Amino acid sequence: MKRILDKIKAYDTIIIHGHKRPDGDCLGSQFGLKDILVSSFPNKKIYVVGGTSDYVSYVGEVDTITDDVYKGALSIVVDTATESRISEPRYTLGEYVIKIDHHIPVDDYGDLRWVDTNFPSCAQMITYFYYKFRNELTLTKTGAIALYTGIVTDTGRFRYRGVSKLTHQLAGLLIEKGVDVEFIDQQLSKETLEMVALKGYVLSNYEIEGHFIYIKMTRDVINKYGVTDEQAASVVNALSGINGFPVWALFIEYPSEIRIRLRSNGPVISTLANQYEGGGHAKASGARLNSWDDLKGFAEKANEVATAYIKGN
Ligand SMILES: [Mn+2]
Repeated sequence: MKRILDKIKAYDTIIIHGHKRPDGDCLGSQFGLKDILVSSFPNKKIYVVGGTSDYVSYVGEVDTITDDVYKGALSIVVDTATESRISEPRYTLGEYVIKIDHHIPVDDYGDLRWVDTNFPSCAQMITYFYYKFRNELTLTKTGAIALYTGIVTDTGRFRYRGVSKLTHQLAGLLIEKGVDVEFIDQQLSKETLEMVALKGYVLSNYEIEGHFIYIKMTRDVINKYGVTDEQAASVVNALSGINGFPVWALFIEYPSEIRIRLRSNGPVISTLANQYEGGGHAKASGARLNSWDDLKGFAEKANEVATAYIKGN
């Protein structure tokens, strides 16, 4: 962490990257870090690049920059384990690359890496970074809102394993900076009629392979319910916690691939995700299929993992 701070001090231009189809933790980490750097080093040029998300659009607006901005710049990539998933391929145009992440490492990209899977969110890492160097760094309410958003979204609002005393202490620090807990909860709890209808669809059209339960989110369904891809993918949680189904997933169809959101409340599923060009966390991973033809094989393997877990307990 000290080496990261030294690198930050050494560069005049810093460009903060995340992953494709960014979530609350990704954008929360990006904009939280941006706020720390902007307020601590007002003479530096700090940019956030990559995708956006309507869900957490209140955390900040991404910048559009030209190639020359990368000249002699420091690239920081947050919340991204896989090099090909980095939101902006130009990150390598920077002079030096730092990776800050809490996922199980897939690619060892970057010149300097801070990876710690004990953190339940990347935003908690950024908050911890601020806390550690609070004598030389500044964090405003804007950054605190972004970081708090990252912490609550990646922990399912403080419900998942990995949430610790430190998580709450750092969340408390952010509240001290002015975070309105109720405002953030309202932002994240906004529900549309389309989403309610889509959840109804998921709950009546799931499929089962032994102890594995899943939903196929085809383009037809997404179009019929009039939701964004991000919204469609988020309903994976509708299949969580069903007795007898410790592993569940949502398969979402894209033009050239099927992306999988794989979840578990027992067995480790990241190893299965690794076999399908994915990874992430022990109990929450992403992966991909080339086409629907590969679904059966994947479902059978997921069932093996789920069944082995049930038998072992
Ligand atoms: Mn994350």
